[in-house]
Amino acid sequence: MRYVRYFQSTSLYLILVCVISSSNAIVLHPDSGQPTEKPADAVIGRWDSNASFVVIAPNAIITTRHQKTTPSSVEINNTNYSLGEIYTTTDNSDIQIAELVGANLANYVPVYTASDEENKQIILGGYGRGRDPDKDTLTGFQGKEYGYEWGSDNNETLLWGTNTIDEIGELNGHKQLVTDFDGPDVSRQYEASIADYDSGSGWFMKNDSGEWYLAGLSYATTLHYDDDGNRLYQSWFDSSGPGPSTQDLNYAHRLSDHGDWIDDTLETIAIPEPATVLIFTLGGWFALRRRTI
Ligand SMILES: [Ca+2]
Ligand SMILES: [Ca+2]
Repeated sequence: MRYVRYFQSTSLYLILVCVISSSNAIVLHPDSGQPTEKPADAVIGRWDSNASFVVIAPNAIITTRHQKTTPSSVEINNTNYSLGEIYTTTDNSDIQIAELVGANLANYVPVYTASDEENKQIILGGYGRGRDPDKDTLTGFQGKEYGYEWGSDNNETLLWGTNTIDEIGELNGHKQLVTDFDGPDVSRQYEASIADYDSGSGWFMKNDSGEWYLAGLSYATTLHYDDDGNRLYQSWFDSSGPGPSTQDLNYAHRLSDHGDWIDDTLETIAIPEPATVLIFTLGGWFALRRRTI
């Protein structure tokens, strides 16, 4: 039944890049602090001024396409890298891989390829809008807290939070990892939601050996409007009612569905060093010689 609800509610979900603007990042319950167990900050970058991306190889990044910007360079830890060739899927998915010309980055995270994401803990990292530090928590019926206003300035801040994959869903024809924004709780200290300009930011999981993998790219979150139909830039976490009562849902493109395309694309991007090519060539020649002797 929940799948049906998602499908019918498509128009109520915000695709996370609508206009060029700026912001801080990821909506968290705590005023300060973020999880310490996470991938290196340098695996997330800023795509132009309206999206995020993840580094998946020493010279390659992955992000969404719907932000529709194609910058000449992108930013990782305040350093700019020139964009080379951009690769898209043949089935018109909302994902793209871009080569970083001449880059040899030490920090990158491979893509998760198994299909057992459901119920797994994730870490989210991105440069999208965060909570407005000058606004109080939103309160409704009998003062009950239910949400946060988004900030409107500063898109230079990377933030990390946590959540759990509740289910595998679908939105606008794209397979999705789905999380809800649960209320504050000691067991979920850094429960997080996503916001504008988090498009292309990463949802990471650890495998049994403790290695990080990229499972999803942030795509959409729940939209809110006031009674006059004006857009509210808010994240809601309380669904107990009465009064404002919705638990926002977050969606990320499920990358395990694109594993083969990602592998093929990274193979295309990876150009062997000239010395390596030479060794292979000579090795092949000697092998041939040995066989013919
Ligand atoms: Ca949750
Ligand atoms: Ca929940």
